[in-house]
Amino acid sequence: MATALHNLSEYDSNSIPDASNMCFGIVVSEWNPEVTGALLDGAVKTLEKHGAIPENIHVKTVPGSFELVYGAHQMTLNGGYDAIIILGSVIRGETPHFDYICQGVTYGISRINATSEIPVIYGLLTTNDLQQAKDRSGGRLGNKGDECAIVAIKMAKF
Ligand code: DLZ
Repeated sequence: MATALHNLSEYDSNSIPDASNMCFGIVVSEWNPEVTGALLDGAVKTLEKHGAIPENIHVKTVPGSFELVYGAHQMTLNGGYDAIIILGSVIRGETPHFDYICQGVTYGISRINATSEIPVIYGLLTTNDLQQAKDRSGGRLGNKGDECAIVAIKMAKF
């Protein structure tokens, strides 16, 4: 979790396995595109920084975060991936919709991880406002996309 003490983009580069032989799927939500575009940018750049070749990074978009579960599930069925990353941004509104979407995605991704052979990495920002999301997608608290890329490489090696 990003806190004032933890920058999402900080890690020990030397401890990350080489990703040059790995294949990654990324499912990204179109909702709050300013945020999810920055998450995607961070994830792709970090995967490539650790050796992943662009042809082995497959990106698919879905309309909103709730659809991330379906997208990730389809990618696990297609096979061929060493790890899958989901990227989304849910921002709290005036109704409980926020809670339902967050719970649905969290439960859905957890379920895929418990039943599929391919690890799915959870890159869902759940914030009270847009500024908090910007802070965590390339702003003052780093980029959750970078963090997800590192986790994906580690889990692919697991
Ligand atoms: C409907 C909705 C709302 C209110 N807010 C968000 C949000 O902040 N972030 C997001 O990714 N998606 C949101 N959505 C869309 C839902 O995720 C979903 O796409 C629709 O409910 C259709 O299934």
